[in-house]
Amino acid sequence: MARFTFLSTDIEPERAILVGVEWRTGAWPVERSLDELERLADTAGAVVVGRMSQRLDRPVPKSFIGSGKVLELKDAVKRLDADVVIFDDDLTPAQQSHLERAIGEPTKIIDRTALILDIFGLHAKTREGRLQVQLAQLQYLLPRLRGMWSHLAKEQTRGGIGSRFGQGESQLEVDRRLIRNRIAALRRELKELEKRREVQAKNRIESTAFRIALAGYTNAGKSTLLNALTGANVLSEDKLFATLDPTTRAYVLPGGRSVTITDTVGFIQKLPHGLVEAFKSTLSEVRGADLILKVIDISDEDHQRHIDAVDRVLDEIGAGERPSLTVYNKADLLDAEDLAIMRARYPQAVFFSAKTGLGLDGLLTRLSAEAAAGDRLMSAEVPYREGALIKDIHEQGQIISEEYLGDHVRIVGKVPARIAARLERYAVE
Ligand SMILES: Nc1nc2c(ncn2[C@@H]2O[C@H](COP(=O)(O)OP(=O)(O)OP(=O)(O)O)[C@@H](O)[C@H]2O)c(=O)[nH]1
Ligand SMILES: [Mg+2]
Repeated sequence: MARFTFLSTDIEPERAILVGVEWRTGAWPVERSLDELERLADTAGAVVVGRMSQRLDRPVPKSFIGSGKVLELKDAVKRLDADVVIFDDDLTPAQQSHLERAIGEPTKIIDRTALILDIFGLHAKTREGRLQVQLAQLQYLLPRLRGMWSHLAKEQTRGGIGSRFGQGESQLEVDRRLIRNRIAALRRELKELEKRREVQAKNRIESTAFRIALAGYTNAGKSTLLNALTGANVLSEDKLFATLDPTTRAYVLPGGRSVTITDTVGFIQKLPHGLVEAFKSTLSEVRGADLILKVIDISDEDHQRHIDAVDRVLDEIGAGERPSLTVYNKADLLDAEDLAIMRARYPQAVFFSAKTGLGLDGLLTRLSAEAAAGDRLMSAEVPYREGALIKDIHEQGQIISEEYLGDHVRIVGKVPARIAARLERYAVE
C-alpha cells in the first residue's frame, strides 16, 4: 500500500506551505488555526517554510481560494522550493485536482484531513487502531483516485502490456473496485473486533467498577494524568495525537472505591468525520463511561475553543449527554495571578498539574464525590454463594455495618447504582 501514503517520512523533511482562510463566520482566527496546522505538519515530519491566508465568505467552487491567490501560491511554491501545500480546510476532490494541475507536478496538494490521517497512520499501534486508520484513509482516497492516478489512465490509451488488465474495465475502475472491496473487508473485520469488545464490555458492566473516561483536546495531558495516577506507561509527548489506542487501568480512589480510568484518542477542531466514524469502536469507551473527565489545557490561550471542539465531538459520537466533569490541567504553567483570575472565572472548577502533582488531591476528592453521587443506602442479607457480589460491595461500596450469620451476611452500606440493582433481591428493611 506504499503508494497510498500522503506524506513520506524520508530523511529529508518535506517542505510545506500552509494555506488558511479567514472565514467571516469562523470561530478560529486564521493565524491561530494555522499555528495548530503547523504543529500537525511538524508531528508528521514536515517543515513549514511558508504560510498564506485569504479572507473569504465561502470557498471558491473550482479552486477553493481565489484565482489570484492560486498564482501567488504557485509563485511561493517555486520560490520556497516546497514539496507540499497543506490547506487548513477540506478540499473537494475536484478542487484538489484542479490545484494540483494549477501548481504543477510534483508538488502535492493535501488538506488538514489528509494530514491528520497521515499522523494517525504513523501513530496507530494496535491491530484495531491500524484497521480503523486504514478504513478512514481508503475512504478519503476513493473519490480522489482520478486526480492522483490520471497518468495511469493516460498510459492505458497507448495500449500494450498492462493496458489489457481488467478486461474492459479502465484502470481507474479496477482501482476503485479493489479499494471498495478492501473497504468492505475492513468494515467486516472491524465489526468482528467490535462485537468482541462489546461482549467484554458487557461482562465488565455487570460486575465491575465505576468507569471514568478521559476525553479532551489532543496534547491536553490525558496520558500524563493516567500515568501520574496509575503508573501506567502510556506514551505521552509534546506531539499531537500521541495516543490513538485506548488504555484502561484500575484505580482506587481515596475512600477506597475501585474505578477504572481509560485514556483514549484526543480530539481536535475540524476532526475529519470519516475518522470519527472509523474510530467508532475506540470511542465506544467514552460513550460507555459512567463519567467523562474532560481534561483541558488551561495554559493554552485557545482553551475555550478547545472546550467547544471537545463538546462538538462528544455530541457527534453520541456521548454529549453522559455525565461529565471539566477539569483544568497544566496549572503549573500559570503564574499565581493568572491562576487566581481563572479560579475567579471558574469557581467550581478543579485546577491541577498532571506533571508536578499540584492539585491532584483536589481532583481525586472531586472524582470520589462524582463516583459516589449515584450511591444508594441499602440493607441486605446476601447469601454466601453470591461471592462476586459481596466482593463488589466491598470494593465499590462504603460499608456501614456487616454481620456474618449462618448462611448469609447482613450488610448495611452505600453502594453504586449498578450494584444496588443486583442487590435489590436481597434487600431487607
Ligand atoms: N507543564 C505541564 N506539562 C504537561 C502537563 N501535563 C502534560 N504535560 C505535557 O503536555 C504534553 C502532552 O501530554 P500528553 O499526556 O501526551 O497529552 P494527551 O492529552 O495524552 O495528548 P494526545 O495523546 O496527543 O491526545 C507532554 O509534553 C506532557 O509532558 C502539566 O500538568 N504541566
Ligand atoms: Mg495521550
